[in-house]
Amino acid sequence: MSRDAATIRYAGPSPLGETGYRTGLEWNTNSRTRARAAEIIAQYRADQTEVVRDAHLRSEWAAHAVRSPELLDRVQHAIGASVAVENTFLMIKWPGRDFPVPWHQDGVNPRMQLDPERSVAAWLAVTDATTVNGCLQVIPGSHAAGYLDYGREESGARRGKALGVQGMYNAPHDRGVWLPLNAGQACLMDVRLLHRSDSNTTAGVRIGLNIRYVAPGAIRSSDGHSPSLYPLSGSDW
Ligand SMILES: O=C(O)CCC(=O)C(=O)O
Repeated sequence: MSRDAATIRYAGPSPLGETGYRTGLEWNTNSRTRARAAEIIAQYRADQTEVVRDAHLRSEWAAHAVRSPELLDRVQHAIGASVAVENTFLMIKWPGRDFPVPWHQDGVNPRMQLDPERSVAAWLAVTDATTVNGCLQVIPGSHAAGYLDYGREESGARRGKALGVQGMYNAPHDRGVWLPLNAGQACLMDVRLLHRSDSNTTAGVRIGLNIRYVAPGAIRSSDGHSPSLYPLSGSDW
């Protein structure tokens, strides 16, 4: 799949500065987050659920997480005072399962494109995330080239086929930077920033909450797709 004629490339600077990301933010305390992780593991262990969509609509803890003060403050600083959640999902990497996420950009898919000046992605560590259990790897400054061509990965994975940037295989990149985080920490990414994660090779579980935040007017949708937004602040919704 490639960008069609109507697709905007959006090459240029980032509201998150030269690197296109910020890391080490706090969304909750370490001890509370560890307790939450234990509950999530107990809830999904039997089915080995890997992706839980719309986590903020399903569980109270995630509805709180998307509005955690430090995170929301940083998001507002980047995209303005009016902020809504466009999408969340919980990603659980169980021990021993093949679950790599290929190089991709969060702000573009077949149904919509996000304006990078009016949107930002967040990744919240619910367990510790390390280089061996599947923390994110990002390519600093990669947002500046704008949206790249993408396609569905070739995979029979139960979780479905992820969208990956064409020609970028799921392997560490020589310009890649790992973003290990402790449970309760988070990072923010430009929605064009190239990032990926490996499978979890440890005996423990790795859990992350993915969030896309938008400001009014951020979404260009195709095929009549109209995402339902979850406003957090401001009155323009
Ligand atoms: O949780 C992960 O390992 C990566 C998730 C991610 O980047 C995504 O699916 O957009």
